[in-house]
Amino acid sequence: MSSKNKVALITGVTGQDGSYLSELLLDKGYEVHGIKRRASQFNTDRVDHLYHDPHFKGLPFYLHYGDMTDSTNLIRLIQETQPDEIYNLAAQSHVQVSFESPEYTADVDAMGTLRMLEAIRILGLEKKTRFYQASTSELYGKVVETPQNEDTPFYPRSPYGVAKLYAFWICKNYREAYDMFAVNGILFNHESPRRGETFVTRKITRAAVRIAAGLQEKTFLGNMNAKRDWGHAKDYVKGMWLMLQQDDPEDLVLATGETTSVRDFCEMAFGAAGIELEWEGEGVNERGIVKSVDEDVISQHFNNSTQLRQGSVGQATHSEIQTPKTGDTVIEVDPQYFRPTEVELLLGDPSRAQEKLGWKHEYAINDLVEDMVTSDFKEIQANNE
Ligand code: NDP
Ligand code: GDR
Repeated sequence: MSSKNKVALITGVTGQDGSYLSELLLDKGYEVHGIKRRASQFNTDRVDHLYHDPHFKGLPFYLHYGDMTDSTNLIRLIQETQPDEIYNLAAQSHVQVSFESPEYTADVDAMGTLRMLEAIRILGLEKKTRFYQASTSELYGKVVETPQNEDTPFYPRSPYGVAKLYAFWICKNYREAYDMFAVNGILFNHESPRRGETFVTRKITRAAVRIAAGLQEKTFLGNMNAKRDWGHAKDYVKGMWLMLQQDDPEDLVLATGETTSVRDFCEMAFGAAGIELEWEGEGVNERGIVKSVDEDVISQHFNNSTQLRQGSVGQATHSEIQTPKTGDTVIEVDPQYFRPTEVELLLGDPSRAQEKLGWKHEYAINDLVEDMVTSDFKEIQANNE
């Protein structure tokens, strides 16, 4: 069947990946259905353009209310939409939050996956509907070996990781038990301008930009030594789609094959925002200090920099917060962001995906940082207009 006639159902459509995947599938001619949660305020910012932008008018993009904790709702939506492909992206996806809400995380991330798979079976769609499970490098957890590949043993280190481990195995079990086309994409961290603001990369790029603009004095971070294999979400959603187009279902790793510490990511992001950093102290006393400020870089990011950087901007005024100067402390460590058990090092080996899918990341980490910083500058500007 050509992509043109296919129907996809995406859980987690309002999230970072759901929004990029929707764009990709619409571009390929799919009819796309997404499940959104009821919230007290609009939570569809990332996909609103698919509805409202006149260029997209008429796109076959539909949103349905639903929740991963509600089996009857999931069964009904799958029955109504009769999808050829399901992308199960919905999750309580924040690792630190999973320590605060472990039971809810298990309900959504583990049981939610079971509910989706069982719904397919109850409806007799095992042979029609292909299933993609958003699996994660958090399964590797404690470092056993690097780079991590499809054969590396799992050792999750958070309630989130453990819930996703259940989801991984139930997906594999349903594949083997019921001959379903169900695959786990074991994806390493992927970021973008649409990344949620409490994940570390976006927290850093937003802070760098706001500090450069004089809107914020400093930011507080946790483990500066953690290392992640960071790619761009746009590349990763292509890999998800490719995994469902294969002749045989196979669990595959998507990663860049490069790892970067939180500290180095800070240097890159602040650098892209015109602030050169140096470091003082260690552990909880570590601080990121301004070594120099490149006003030209900051100005280049703003069309109307003078206007923006004078007087009132958002809720802050220049009399309250100054633009950074050499010697200012802009990053401090706050132990509240330390995790009870941490994943220190992730570095993926994507060679099997490269061989089987022909997939390779296009964005290097520098491109990713540049994209995020540029977008955060634009966001400040837009909010100021
Ligand atoms: P986001 O946190 O940006 O998006 C999560 C989505 O799940 C949102 O649409 C959210 O809805 C939805 N959701 C949360 N709880 C429920 C629920 N109870 N019922 C229905 N929907 C719910 O995550 P990402 O886009 O970054 O990640 C997508 C998936 O991939 C997740 O499963 C994540 O765990 C996994 N993953 C992500 C990686 C990454 O680096 N980004 C790496 C590996 C795996 P709402 O908008 O209302 O909050
Ligand atoms: P992660 O992403 O836990 O890898 O999960 P996150 O960006 O939250 O943390 C990455 C690393 O940075 C350290 N860190 C901080 N993290 C946050 N959030 N805030 C801080 O202030 C901070 N300071 C340091 C963390 O300790 C950690 O080591 C993401 C999610 O998208 C998951 O859903 C996904 O499965 C994995 O990536 C792969």
